Parts: sequence; structure tokens; C-alpha cells
Amino acid sequence: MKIFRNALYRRHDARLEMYRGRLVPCHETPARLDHVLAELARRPVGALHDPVPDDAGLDAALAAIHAPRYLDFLAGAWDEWVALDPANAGTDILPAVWPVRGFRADVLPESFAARIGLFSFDAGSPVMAGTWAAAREGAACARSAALAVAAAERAAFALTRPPGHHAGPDFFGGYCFLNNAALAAQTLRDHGAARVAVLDVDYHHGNGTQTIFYGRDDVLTVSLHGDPRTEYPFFLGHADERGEGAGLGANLNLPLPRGTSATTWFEALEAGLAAVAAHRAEAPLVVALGVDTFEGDPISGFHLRADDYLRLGERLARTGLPVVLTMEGGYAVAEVGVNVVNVLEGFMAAAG
Ligand code: Q9C
Ligand code: ZN
Repeated sequence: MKIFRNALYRRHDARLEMYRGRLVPCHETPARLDHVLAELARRPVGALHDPVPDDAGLDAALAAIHAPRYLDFLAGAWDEWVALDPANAGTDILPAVWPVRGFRADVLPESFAARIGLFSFDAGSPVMAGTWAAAREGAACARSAALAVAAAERAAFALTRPPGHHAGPDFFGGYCFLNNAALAAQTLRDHGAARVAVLDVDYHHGNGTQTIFYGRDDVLTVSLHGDPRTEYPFFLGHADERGEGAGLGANLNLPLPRGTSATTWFEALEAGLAAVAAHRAEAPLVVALGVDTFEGDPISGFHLRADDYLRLGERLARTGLPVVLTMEGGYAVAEVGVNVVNVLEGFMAAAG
């Protein structure tokens, strides 16, 4: 397995997120990836690579899944913020006002506070000086992983943070800024795959990926996640969301209640993989790999154990499909390395 590692992952290192009326330390920290790299040093499952340097190709791929005005805003947000007041350099940016139903999203406000609200959906995803650099290099990793699989590699992993699956066409949130899994799927489409499937196994619904591909039938999106009636991101991820227009039937949500056991979770995984097989058996598979399904995760509610991630990797290999994995959530920081590398090791063991 080829592993594309984001060498800039430490540059996104925000301090505080809004949670239950308080500013609390960010859950999504550089230490998460430190642990994956440390575990990969103990159990090497594939060589580490830097992404291919190709700014023009990356910009084109990003523009295929994100809106130009969103990318422009995000790329310049920090400089704008500091230009407003030099004292802002010591504080991360958090939105506090959003355009809900009945408000206009077509008029781009001049106000910075208004624009960061327009382009986001929560106050839990701070933007700081290195956010754009880290997210963009992560997107380069996702693209490189997809290019490797398009060039006949059986599997590749985009080892990156910040994660991506909550980021939509023109919004960030849920610790995500650029949608790495969507970018991988789009890159596979642009390099020879007629159809692609995205399987999202993060605890949280992959709302950004769903929204990006909702009207398309060339990319099947499947997500297993905590039921949005009680779980973040709350406003999307129900079972009756099946896609729209040409994309009708090309989205499958498998919401599961908080407290779901590994046994029930693996049954839902089979349903998700059956949909992937029905979509087009030979299509490459993008796996949005969150390990916040772990029993010890501090913000989630499923009960997978470390061994279950070995089984997940084995099961993914047994699909026989070429696979691109992107790193998503997982906040039991000390266990993230073992759990992620278990998936990769299980995959390699079963892929032979
Ligand atoms: N105390 C991903 O796993 N905040 N994002 C929930 C936290 C948002 C998770 C409350 C969780 C987003 C990629
Ligand atoms: Zn998650």
C-alpha cells in the first residue's frame, strides 16, 4: 500500500472550539497523526510518499468539487483576518453568524464575519494561520493516492489532517475544510474510472461528500453513521436521502443508534458493500476512514474495538476492489494510531 503523508499537518493546530456554550480545547489535534506515524514506524504496512507536486492539476481537481468563491475565501481568510486588526494574529477565527432559511446566500457580503458564516456550518472548526496550507497539502495527498490507484496500485492511503468529509461544495465544518474523499473520487473519475463509490465509515455522517455528489449517478455515496436525530451533524444523514435527479438511487445512508455494537455495525457494513457491488462491481472504492467508531472515542457512541479494525481492513480487501483511503475522524488520540494501522494491516494481510 502506498501511503501519501501530509508533511504540513502540524500547521493546522487550532486552540479552541465552541462546545456546549464553552470554548474547549480542539479535539482534532496534530497528536492524532503523530500516533499514526509512530505506529507505522512500528508496523510498516507501506512506504511513505510525499504527494506529487502539481499545483495546476490540484487546483483543477479542487475546482471540480468546491465553489471558486469558497476556495478563494478560504485561501485568503487568515490574511484578511489579520489585516482587519493586527491583534487578530493571536486568535483563531470562529464564525458566529449564519444565513439560515430565508436568508440570501447569493450576495457575497463585504463583512468578514458574514462571509465566514456564509462558508461554514458550525463554530467548532477554527481557521488559523496554517489551516489553508495544511488542508491544501492534504488534498494533494488524496489526489496522489487516487492517481496511484488509477495507475493500477491496489490500494493507497491519504494520511492527512484536517479531515475532509464534512466539507461541502462551499462550506467548512466538523473540523473539515477541503473534502479529501470527494477529491479522490473525482480524481478517479477524471483518470479513467467510469464509476466510483465512496464508503464513509467515520462515526459521523459524511454530509459534505453526500452533498457534493447528490445529483450525480457516477459517484455512489454510502455512509454508515450515528443517527442524525441525536448525532452530529444532525441536519443530514437520514435513510430517506437517496439522491436527486440523475443521482436518485446513488446515495445510501445507514444511520445507526448511539450505542451500536460491533456486530450490528458489521451487518450495516455488509449492506453498504452490497450497494457498492450493485453500483458497478469493478469501480474503484474510496473509503473515508474515521476511527471515531472506537469504543473509547470521547465524542462518539459506537463500540468497535481495536481488533475490529483489522476485520474492517480484511473485509475491504475481500471486495477485490482497488481502494483509496482517506483519513477522517478519531479522537481517542492515543489509540488512533493502532486503530488506523490495524485497518491497513488487515487490508494488506487479506489482499495477499
Ligand atoms: N464535542 C469528524 O469526525 N463536534 N468530525 C461535535 C464535539 C463536531 C467530527 C461535538 C464533530 C465533528 C471528521
Ligand atoms: Zn467523525
